[in-house]
Amino acid sequence: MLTRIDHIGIACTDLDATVEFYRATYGFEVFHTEVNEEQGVREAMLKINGTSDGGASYLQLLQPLRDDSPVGKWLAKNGEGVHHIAFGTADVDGDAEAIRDKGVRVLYDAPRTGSMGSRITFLHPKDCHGVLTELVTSAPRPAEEH
Ligand code: V0V
Ligand code: CO
Repeated sequence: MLTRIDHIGIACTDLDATVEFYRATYGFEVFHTEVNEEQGVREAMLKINGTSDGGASYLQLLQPLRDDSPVGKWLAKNGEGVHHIAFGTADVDGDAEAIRDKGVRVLYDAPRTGSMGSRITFLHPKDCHGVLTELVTSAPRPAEEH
């Protein structure tokens, strides 16, 4: 069951400048940064609020590592902006299977590694009314980090 918004993924061309915008404008601090080679991104997670199911809600700022990555291609076409939404679930495997059975294309056969050790998969935007949609199961982890 999808129980929360895990994050909103925002594509940017300059991660440091975008992080600074969110800090200076709203007071959001960086909770975690990471490079995900497989996904072709350098990312910063800004924690918005905690939730009761082991996950939380974040903004995920994404700068592409390569022009031919998903975020790189999207930026070249659209410029900076909202790239995807991610729903949190305790069971990404089961929820992805159930959604695939409804005829929506799930992009991966098995979930892959996402931010902070989470397990993630994506639904094709053309099957989701134009919205690239991610499903996330958070890794069990300590509540605070930097
Ligand atoms: C592409 N399209 C999108 C889109 N990306 N529509 C809405 N939102 C997006 N983000 C549209 C695009 O405009 C085209 O429409 C069509 O889909 C095909 O796009 P394309 O440019 O030809 O690109 P493809 O087909 O090579 O790749 C599109 C997909 C790709 C969605 C398959 O971006 C992908 O695999 N995404 C999943 C992985 C990902 O996004 N990773 C980065 C975040 P027209 O022109 O044909 O109408 S990593 C992350 O979130 C992590 C690590 C985490 O959360 O932990
Ligand atoms: Co994401």
